[in-house]
Amino acid sequence: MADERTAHWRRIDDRHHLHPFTTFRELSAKGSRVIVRGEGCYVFDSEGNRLFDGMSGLWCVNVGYGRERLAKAAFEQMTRLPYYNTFFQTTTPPVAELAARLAAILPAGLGRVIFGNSGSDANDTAIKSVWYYWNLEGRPQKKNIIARSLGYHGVGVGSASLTGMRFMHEPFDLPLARFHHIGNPYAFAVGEGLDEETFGSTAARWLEDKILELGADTVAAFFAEPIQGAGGVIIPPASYWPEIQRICRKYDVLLVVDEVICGFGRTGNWWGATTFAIEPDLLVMAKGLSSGYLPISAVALGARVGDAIWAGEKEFAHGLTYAGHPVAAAVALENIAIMEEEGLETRASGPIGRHFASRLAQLEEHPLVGEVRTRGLLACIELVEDKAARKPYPADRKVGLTCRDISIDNGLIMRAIRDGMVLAPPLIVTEAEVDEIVEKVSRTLDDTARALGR
Ligand code: PXG
Repeated sequence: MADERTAHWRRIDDRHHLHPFTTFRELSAKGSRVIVRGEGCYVFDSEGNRLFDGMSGLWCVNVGYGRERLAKAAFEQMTRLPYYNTFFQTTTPPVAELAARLAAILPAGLGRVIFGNSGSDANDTAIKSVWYYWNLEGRPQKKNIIARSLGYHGVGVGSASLTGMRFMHEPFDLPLARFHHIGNPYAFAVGEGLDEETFGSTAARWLEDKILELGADTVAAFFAEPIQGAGGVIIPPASYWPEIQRICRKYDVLLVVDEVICGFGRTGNWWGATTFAIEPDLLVMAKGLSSGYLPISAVALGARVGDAIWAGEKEFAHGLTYAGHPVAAAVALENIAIMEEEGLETRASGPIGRHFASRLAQLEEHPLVGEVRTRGLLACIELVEDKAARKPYPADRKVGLTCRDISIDNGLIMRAIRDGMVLAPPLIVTEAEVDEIVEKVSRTLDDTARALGR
């Protein structure tokens, strides 16, 4: 029996709150878990359970919970100036300073930013910037946008059209016209028979095929995450990105990297683009920009698109009330300062990242595990019915969800994506905490195997 407060919160939540991505009747029968507090890598629920947050909230609390410096930065800015806008030729100090700070840490050439409030609106801003750019260039026919299956770019009408997930399209009559999808470099699922590197360049050439099919003079941009996150931590072979870059250059297609998950140290550098030596024309960020402490996002523009938009004679008729929110900007600045002081931007590519990879790799021995993929502090453990054949369970057995629930009961929050168990712990995770994760995953795999009657 839940205590009285918990029962109360569950009741009002059930009655009045429609959650994201939820089957409401199912949640209603179970009741929400109520999270009340966070500290370091842990969150606590209203019933007193202490859970290791293996997902950093939703891939965002990179500096961990309970950072008083971020609370103080918000308090100070809120007391001084809680809000002013950046329309009508005004700015505020934290916003101007954050733009310059980002320009200093962004990949070379990305020198201007447009602020927003979420990854979804930032992707919509990127789409509109790309279309606006080709109109400015006098090439209005260049409007098609190519993205990938299992790419996740958000839920706006444009950003959901970029997203490559059928279950997010069909109920909403999406994608819009002009949005096209190609296959992704998911070697574990579709790369059978080819060695990794051959598969990587083959998958990249699907972009070339699509550009040629649509006509290069109609294609505006290619949008992709350096590593696909919500699609299942799909890490491309080394041959993939150089080939994508070559194809974009050859056909004059703008390259937009969505760094909403990969940015801010997740792959071991400030940017996934650095990890994979990508030179994007535009770069989209959110989540780790404030470590999730407040909503803020941004689109960074390289010289080509940024200078053209800057020099446009007409007004750039786009912007959000809270774009460049001074409190969110102050928190983002302090978050970047913390990351630099503690070396968090590269921590995932150092000893802790290696420890994470090597400890998790040991789980490949487990009879339920088909593959373990890691890069930086991102991982996916693929559960399979038949290890030798890498054959997944039928989707209706919901093995991933079973494993996720068992994991939470064991004190570890993992995210199930199909039957891939995903981890993206805070970048402050210690070696002892990695060992704790692995111990809990290991126990969870045994319990899951038992629940499946194996
Ligand atoms: N791009 C990427 C790469 C993302 O991962 C977005 C854009 C959209 O951001 P907003 O702030 O609008 O949510 C995301 C968000 C999941 C999950 O199920 C992942 C995200 C959001 C919600 C759930 O893993 N990523």
